[in-house]
Amino acid sequence: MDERNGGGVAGSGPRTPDPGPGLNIPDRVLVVGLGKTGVSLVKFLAGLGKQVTVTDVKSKEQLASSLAELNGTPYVGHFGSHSKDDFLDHQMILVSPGVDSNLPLLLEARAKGRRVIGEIELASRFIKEPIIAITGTNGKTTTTTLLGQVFTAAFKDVFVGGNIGKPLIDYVLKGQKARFVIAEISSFQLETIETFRPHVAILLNITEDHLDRYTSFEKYAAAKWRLFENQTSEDYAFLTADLAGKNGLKARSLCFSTQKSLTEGAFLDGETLVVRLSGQEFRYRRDLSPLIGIHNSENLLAVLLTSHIYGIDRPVIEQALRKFKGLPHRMEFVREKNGVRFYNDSKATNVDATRRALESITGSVILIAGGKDKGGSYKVIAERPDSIKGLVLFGEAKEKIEKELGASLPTHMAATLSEAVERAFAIAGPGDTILFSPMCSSFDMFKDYKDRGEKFRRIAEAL
Ligand code: UMA
Repeated sequence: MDERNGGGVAGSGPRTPDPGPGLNIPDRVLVVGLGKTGVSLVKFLAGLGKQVTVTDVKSKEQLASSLAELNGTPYVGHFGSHSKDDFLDHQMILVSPGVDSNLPLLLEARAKGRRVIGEIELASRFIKEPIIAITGTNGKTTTTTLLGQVFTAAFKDVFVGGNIGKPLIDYVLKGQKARFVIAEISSFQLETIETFRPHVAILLNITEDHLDRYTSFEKYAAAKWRLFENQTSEDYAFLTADLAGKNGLKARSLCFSTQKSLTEGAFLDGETLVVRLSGQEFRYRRDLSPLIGIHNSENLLAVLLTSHIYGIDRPVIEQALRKFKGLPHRMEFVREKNGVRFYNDSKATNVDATRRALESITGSVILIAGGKDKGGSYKVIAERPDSIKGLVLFGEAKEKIEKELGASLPTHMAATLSEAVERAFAIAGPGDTILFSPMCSSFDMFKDYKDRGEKFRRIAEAL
């Protein structure tokens, strides 16, 4: 379907017209995908005076909210499917992160000399301020948010965006001028970078995820490591000590660890978070932060390290740590009923996130899990069977999970989330925890993990 949106003044606010050397944006460009990223890309490119065509496999009706946001912006829309003509008719193609860079049409376009880049690459060409980028399988959003709060308290003008839900190009589109740009970056976004070079790059961890998109774990990990590829000796690379030494990094690299002490870097020493930098030592009580679990200790160490590199004062850091109570849908306490505590961890869309959630709970757990399978193995959950009193499964992946864990854990099947919660509550006794930590993505039955988490919260509250 050819949808022509005309007239009006495209985009909003002042724009920086200079993308730096090496990026000539042609007069006609193709944007693939019309979610949040696509909407911002269309606005930005149209604002530069480019003729923008946008294509999405969804129908015009399904894209109604995105289209409404583009009122007044000139573009041509091709919806319902992608066409080869679009991909070959344009010299530059801008892809949304949800679009697999191995999509056959993109492979063909690349083979025929078309330039394919993502929104992060485009945005970073226009951003002159230091970028602090955070990636990792789990903990990205928590770390990015907390870092954003510490930096905002210290420097005031800070932009926080990226995979966290606000496209990086919005910063350029709005003509914002911040002291720092803090960006959560996903492996999907790293697939289509060319020159993206964060001044500080943080890699929190890499465990199995997104194996429905990548043909192997190695390919997924390789995408994550691209965060460092354009850094130079003027930049910083911070990574968990478990991954140190695996790749030749050009940036100054420092580690954080919850397992061992370090002469330089950040580590957990009993109940104390310690930062050691150039002969100085800074110590913070772990319980300053209400975030529980060893995984959050890692996130806190990464935040402390980055904050001290920029010389942020200790009271500012301490206050931000104390204030940040965590994000919704990540080990979020819902309620207690008859001595049973309910936690909503709907954001746990991979097995490692659930493993970490389980580790942070003392006492017996009834785990509710299931959803859309992403191709990995669930077996690691059976490694600590003593703490799991029951496993209640629902959703598309329930049979696969049952096959892998059913022999080791007392497993129950449920047709709906409501039934799963009722089942779990029937099994639980005083002192137990009901943990909703699905290990899967939500797209089999819900709009997204937030929708799923909210439904869980409502069901648990109504019990
Ligand atoms: N589409 C196509 N063709 C395709 C594939 C998708 O047309 O082959 C279309 C879809 O029909 C849809 C649109 O592309 O209409 C969606 O694009 P998108 O999935 O890139 O979604 P956005 O709304 O642009 O959101 C993206 C990120 N989504 C993904 O990476 C899947 C958001 O991260 C991010 O917040 C946003 O850009 C702003 O940067 C979400 C996410 O789930 C939170 N990220 C994954 C994760 O954290 O695990 C990586």
